[in-house]
Amino acid sequence: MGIIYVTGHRNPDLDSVCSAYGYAGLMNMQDGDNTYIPVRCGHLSESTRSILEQLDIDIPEYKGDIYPKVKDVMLNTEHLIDAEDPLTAVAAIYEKNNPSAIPVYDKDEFYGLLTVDDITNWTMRELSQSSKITKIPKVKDIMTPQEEEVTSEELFDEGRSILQKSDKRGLAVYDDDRYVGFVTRRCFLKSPRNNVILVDHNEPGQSIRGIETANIVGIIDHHRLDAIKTSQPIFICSEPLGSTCTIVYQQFIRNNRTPDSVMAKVLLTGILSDTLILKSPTTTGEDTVAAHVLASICRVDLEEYGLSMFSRVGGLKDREPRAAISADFKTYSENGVKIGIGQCEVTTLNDLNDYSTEYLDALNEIRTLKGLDWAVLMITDVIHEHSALICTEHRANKHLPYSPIDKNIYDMPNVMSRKKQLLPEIIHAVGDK
Ligand SMILES: [Mn+2]
Repeated sequence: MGIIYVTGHRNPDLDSVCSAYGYAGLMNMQDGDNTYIPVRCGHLSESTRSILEQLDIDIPEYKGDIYPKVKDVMLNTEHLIDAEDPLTAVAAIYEKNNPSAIPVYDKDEFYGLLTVDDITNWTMRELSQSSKITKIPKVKDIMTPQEEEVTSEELFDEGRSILQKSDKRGLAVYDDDRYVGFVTRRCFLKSPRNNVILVDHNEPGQSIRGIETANIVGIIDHHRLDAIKTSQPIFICSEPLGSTCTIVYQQFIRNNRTPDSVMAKVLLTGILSDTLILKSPTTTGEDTVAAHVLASICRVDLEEYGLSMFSRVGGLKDREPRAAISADFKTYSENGVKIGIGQCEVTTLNDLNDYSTEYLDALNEIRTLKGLDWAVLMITDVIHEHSALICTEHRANKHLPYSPIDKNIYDMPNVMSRKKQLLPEIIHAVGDK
């Protein structure tokens, strides 16, 4: 049985987390041979967490990277040898296979690793003193103490180098001071690859750290395609819909499954979040149909539920500006200009004046920190379908087709989508000389 992680992108928004949860749930029903684990590779914003908490699900756990670890290759055998056993007890184990190390227990506690070198060294020492071995020692009497150990979370490469540097054939593996297994040189012959399905993204730069060492076994997405080359044919479902959760819903239908009420609410949450309650121009007929079907399964009023979700997001003036901008910030490179575009949703733009300076300062800090040429923040009022744009100083500002409200702040009536409406204008503006 294999483990397949299902992860969204590094800024885990609702579509990303909900589609990972939903697709893993579907695949666990479809494929009994593998276990699909939904994870998130970034930290949740407060509002995203509070919306997920009312869904009655186990929120996908944080997984910072997908690099192979010592735990992926460590060995585990049952309790075979006791420290008090005579060395002859080891013979039976050697008849079966030729382990270079065997874990030894003292009653139920792990005692240490007996290595083939311990046995050889003892035998040689005995033979050098007399030509016959007369006395059989206890296992513990010939074991040499082990100074090095590794932890199960240690990176594969790091574990290999610790073992290479030690003069031992095997090392005990610990997890929080608890013995969990052991590794021998054989474990490190080939680096394993973790299996992963990418949802709501496909670009390696937006993915979980270490993605280049993993096997990508599937992609479910609604963004432009810029994926890593794979060595095997994989399942890809990429459609220009408003939300990845809509694609996941369609996968349920395609596999003759109906999401239950909890799952329906999870998928609905992702759809309403990404499509700004079906008002964003990225919304397609398929998103609308999916959202209505899901709302009827989980018995919620679509509009009411959507508004209750966005009301949890709260006003921008109560939030820490840098965190609020970083929660959904995407970088692009166009015409040699490095651009960052953040988006925040609000339920009113009336208080824009109260926080715009603070947010512009934070935007400038993020621009410097990320080495960008130009950073902008789109603040979208999801109720009135209206946005404002705060921009750091750049020559492209004067090419934007929006009317200025204040210095470096622009009014964008009816603009809701970063991808579909703002991004083309931004690309156009940096292209204009
Ligand atoms: Mn999405």
